[in-house]
Amino acid sequence: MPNTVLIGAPIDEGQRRPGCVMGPTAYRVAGLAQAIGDLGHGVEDWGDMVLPAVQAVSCPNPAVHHLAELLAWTEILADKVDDALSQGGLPIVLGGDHALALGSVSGAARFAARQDRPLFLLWLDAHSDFHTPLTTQSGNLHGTPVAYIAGRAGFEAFPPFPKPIPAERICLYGIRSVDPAEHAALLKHDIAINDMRVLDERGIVAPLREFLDMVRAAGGMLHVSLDVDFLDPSIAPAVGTTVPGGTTFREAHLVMELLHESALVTSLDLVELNPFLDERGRTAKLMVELVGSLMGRKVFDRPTRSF
Ligand code: HAR
Ligand code: MN
Ligand code: MN
Ligand code: MN
Repeated sequence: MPNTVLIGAPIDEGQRRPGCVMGPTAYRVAGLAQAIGDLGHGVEDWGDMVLPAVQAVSCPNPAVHHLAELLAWTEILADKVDDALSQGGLPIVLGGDHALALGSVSGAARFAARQDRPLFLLWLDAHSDFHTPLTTQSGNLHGTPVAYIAGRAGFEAFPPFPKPIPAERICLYGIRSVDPAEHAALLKHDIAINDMRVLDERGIVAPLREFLDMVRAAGGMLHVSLDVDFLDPSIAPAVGTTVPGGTTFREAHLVMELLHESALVTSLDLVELNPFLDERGRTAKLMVELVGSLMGRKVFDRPTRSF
């Protein structure tokens, strides 16, 4: 079993509501390392990354803010995730807003390319995050990573994404907020969009199993990016972009348990936790519990056939 490597990414620059910068600390206070260790896994905490000095960069879209900072975060996080994977670890990136995925998935993609293995992406989120720096109206770059990862044009300021993930290997899950420009672009890509309409009708299990079967058949690596707003706001209030109608406590745990059973996850992001908006740490604690399910916590350790 690979050692889990915790990488703190206190990134607040991908959106405008301060607080995600406290995310890594909240996960530590909520006992993330202990929860993983109690399940029998080795855990290394590599501490929090520090943003280097940056130089101003201009963007044709005047709405975009903190571009220079996010370029720097992208570069250093890609290196860090690549390092963790290269050392045989399972990186868990503690956000920080979702802009961190520009870097974390870059690192995973670079590593996968060196190993000559296909990388798959599971995006657990209320949002599709399929804007480019040219199409975003909010100017918040946390709404762009999936487009970067899929190789869309508009990211010329960024390093070219190492090996863009083909649309068929990307699965959006839990989606219920898509802007018109994202919608138009998604129609031109063959990305699996499991929005809440699909999950309500088919249930939470079948579409995920189908995707995991594809990953397994391809001998792929799997990066999972878990946005707090994947969860319903009633159970996870500590996020700046709540959207009603999210996954329930039980659905979310089931997703994590299926991911554990698949044994396919090779890297993970925990993003958008804003501890300033939390209620007595309950969102941070829930996220830690979900990681526990992903890492193998269960009530009964029964063989799959008894289900
Ligand atoms: N689509 C909207 C925008 O670009 C909202 C994006 C919100 N994104 C996140 N991460 N919270 O999923 O501004
Ligand atoms: Mn580098
Ligand atoms: Mn997101
Ligand atoms: Mn979101």
